[in-house]
Amino acid sequence: MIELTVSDMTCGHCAATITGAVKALDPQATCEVDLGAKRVKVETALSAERVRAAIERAGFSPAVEAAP
Ligand SMILES: [Cu+2]
Repeated sequence: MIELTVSDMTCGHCAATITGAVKALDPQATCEVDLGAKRVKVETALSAERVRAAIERAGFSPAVEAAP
């Protein structure tokens, strides 16, 4: 489980964009977005860095908080 803080996501559209960006790289990935806490939990075979970079390319400023 990779955990990221994405301080500039604000709404459901942001959550959908982030989920889509991760699933574009790993269709099996599951994303759990907590807008209130600005946290995203991702279950995926991708590396934390690839997940972080994908979210950044989608226009956000993610920081990896925990990774396996
Ligand atoms: Cu939004």
